[in-house]
Amino acid sequence: MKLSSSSLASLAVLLLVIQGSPQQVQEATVRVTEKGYEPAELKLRLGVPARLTFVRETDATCGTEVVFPEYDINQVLPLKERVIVEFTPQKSGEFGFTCGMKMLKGKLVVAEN
Ligand SMILES: [Cu+2]
Repeated sequence: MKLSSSSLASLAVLLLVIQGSPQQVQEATVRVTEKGYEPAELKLRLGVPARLTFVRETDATCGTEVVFPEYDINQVLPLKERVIVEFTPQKSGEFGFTCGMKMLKGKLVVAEN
């Protein structure tokens, strides 16, 4: 099969469009304060990469790390630094996240849309 130059040109344009389209990402910011996680509940869409930014604003709690057991994530949260946690929700339902000692509790609510 022989491709005409015009079909090659359309193919090139198509590839550019695919590569140029921004990847869909869902983002949220969670503050760790003296009250715990704010917000403590995050709604996420299934299958869409999630980028969660954690900022620990207090030294008064034990929230020095955040743990997502479902995703095998255990991330240290230095005081007043923005720390990004990324994963893609693979199952719908409710999944907890906690501090290292499970005293602070948050929840992911993953749904299909
Ligand atoms: Cu703790």
